Amino acid sequence: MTSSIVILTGAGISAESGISTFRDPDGIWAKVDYREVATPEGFAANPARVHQFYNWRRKNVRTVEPNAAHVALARLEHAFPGDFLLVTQNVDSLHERAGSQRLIHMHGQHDQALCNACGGRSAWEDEMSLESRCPACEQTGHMRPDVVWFGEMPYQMERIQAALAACDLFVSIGTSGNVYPAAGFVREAQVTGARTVELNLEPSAGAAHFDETDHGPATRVVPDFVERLLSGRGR
Ligand code: BJW
Repeated sequence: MTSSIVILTGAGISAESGISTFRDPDGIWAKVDYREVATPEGFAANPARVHQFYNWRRKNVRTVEPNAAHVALARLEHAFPGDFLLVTQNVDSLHERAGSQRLIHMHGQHDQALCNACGGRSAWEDEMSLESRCPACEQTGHMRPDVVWFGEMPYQMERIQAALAACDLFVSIGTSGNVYPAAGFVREAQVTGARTVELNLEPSAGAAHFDETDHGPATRVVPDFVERLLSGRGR
């Protein structure tokens, strides 16, 4: 019987809601150089360009809705009697809008800003620019999107690693398995004997490490998996 679940999600779970993935042929990194917009060095070189990129994405996510996969994970969280943690690499808020609560945004959130001067975080819905003022320290010129760029430490790693060490089921959904440390979670969960499951459109870079895989669109494979698990047919 399963008593503790950790679920990792990536861009693929939000694809059918209309948010682009990163590494698919029509993904974001096919159109934009990640070094320019998703590294601290890119931000230092051209902050206006980075603000423009995230302003566009922040605006775009406001027009989309959670899909059946987000809803199924929220249902699982509320129906499952044991420990549950959802770790998302996504910076959109579709999981919480679907009803998820036990959730970590390991790569940050579009709707938050981080002040490089005081380290304060604040809710942020509007456009961000070099003129934006920090609500905490009231300085201008230091605001950045509260997202984790390449070379930066993802958030809440200690809490995530403790949950991985204690779980007996690890499920990876809609992620290509190209970005560490998230790509290594499957092996961390396996060390303590967890059953590992991949649900993705196609085999990911790490597919061989999983005990089970189901490949197809998230809006089909995730609700199917949740249904099997809650009915006892998926242990
Ligand atoms: C569907 C579907 C459907 C489609 N249904 N599925 C050289 C330079 C710089 C850094 C490094 C370097 N070498 C190594 C590094 C480290 C780096 C790294 O791993 N790089 C790799 C490229 C090798 N990692 C880091 O820098 C991380 N920090 C770090 O390691 O700190 C040190 C540390 C060490 C030990 C412990 C702890 C810390 C930070 C990584 C930050 C990633 N940031 C981004 C941007 C966030 C903000 C933003 O959104 O702009 O995060 S990059 C981007 O990739 C974003 C994503 O969260 C992340 C993962 O992408 P994801 O979700 O997997 O998307 P895709 O597009 O790759 O895959 C989508 C999948 O869905 C595909 O498989 C599709 O098939 C599938 N799919 N439609 C189901 N309908």
